[in-house]
Amino acid sequence: MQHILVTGGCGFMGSNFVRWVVREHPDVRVTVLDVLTYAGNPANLVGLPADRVTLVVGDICDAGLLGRLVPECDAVVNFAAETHVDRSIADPEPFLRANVEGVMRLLEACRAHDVRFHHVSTDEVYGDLALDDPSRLTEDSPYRPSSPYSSTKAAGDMLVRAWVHTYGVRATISNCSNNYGPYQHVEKFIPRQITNILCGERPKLYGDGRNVRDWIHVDDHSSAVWEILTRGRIGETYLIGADGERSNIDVLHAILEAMGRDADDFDWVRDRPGHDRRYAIDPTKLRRELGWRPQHTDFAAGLRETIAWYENHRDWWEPTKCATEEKYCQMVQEHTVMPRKN
Ligand code: NAD
Ligand code: TDX
Repeated sequence: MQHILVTGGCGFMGSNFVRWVVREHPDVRVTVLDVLTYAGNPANLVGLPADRVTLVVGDICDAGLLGRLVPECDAVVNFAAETHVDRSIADPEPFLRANVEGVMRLLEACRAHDVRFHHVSTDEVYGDLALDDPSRLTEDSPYRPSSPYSSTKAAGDMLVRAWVHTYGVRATISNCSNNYGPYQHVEKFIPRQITNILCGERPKLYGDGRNVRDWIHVDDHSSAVWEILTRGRIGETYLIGADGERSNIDVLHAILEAMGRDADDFDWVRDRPGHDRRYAIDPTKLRRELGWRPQHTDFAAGLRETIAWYENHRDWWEPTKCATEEKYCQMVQEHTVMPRKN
């Protein structure tokens, strides 16, 4: 791998991946293709060497553009997507375009030029597990997506499988659990609560707060994607997770404690419609086959570093904070504050 095309490289995970590659693999050049939706920010790439990272502003649905960019690189790593579940509930249409049509266009370009493709997907395609279910998701779990977001991601995954099977495209898929770390948009759970506190607003917890997410540091996601890209078996799916199951209320309490607030200094708000109860990843295949291990296994330490990053980068998130909170007010699950439970 000397030159890779990273789509969605101005978003949270894509930009962290570009930074990780630049740091860990000095011989690799990166072209970022990003259409710069509300979630894409060129500032996420600031400070990276111009001779190794080039930003092209454009759409993964633009076949002509892909026809020029794809043959110039050794591999495409697709992070580009519409990614926020709440937005998908309020307005599903953009999700169809980016997460389904976009994947098809990328597959067609990789097929035409015989270029290696890695598709970044989510654990949400497998639907949720019950809180008392002892099992975790594996590569063999059935697809059971439940939100407009996860159903479009599932459709994208199916296209990748079909293009491998039918046309012999050299592709792999990874399905990861919830990432946290720097450069995550303030609409997502952890940054929303941290920045609410920094703005003097109370954090907002959906439903009963017992929903469980399986947290992984974004640098561990980057290292896993690199292993799959360079050593994974073509046609295979790998689940990425770091044994990080935590309830939302536990994560919120950890944030409040780390930021010196009382444990009950937050609002319970109306639940997300169709809110998935629990995700949990069994990463055995990735560990056994590729020997991958997460490095950031201390969640409290990772959370403190993430809080410090948001404290020290107000200029990065403040310009989008008000619009994000206004968007929450307009969305389906508008955040009515519920009677206190704590
Ligand atoms: P993000 O919303 O922060 O970034 C998405 C990026 O894609 C943005 O820069 C946006 O401008 C770009 N984009 C959107 N549509 C595009 C298009 N048509 N053409 C070109 N660029 C486009 O997302 P993220 O959290 O970094 O997620 C990246 C990928 O990882 C997504 O595929 C998501 O489904 C997957 N994923 C995310 C998580 C998580 O916890 N955030 C977990 C598992 C999987
Ligand atoms: O204000 C909030 N309060 C709250 O209780 C927000 C924004 C979220 N939540 C809850 C909902 C979820 O149970 O926190 C949990 C995490 O919410 P999100 O950050 O919206 O993430 P999630 O819905 O789990 O989806 C994320 O992980 C999988 C990413 O956004 C997806 O892109 C990824 O595929």
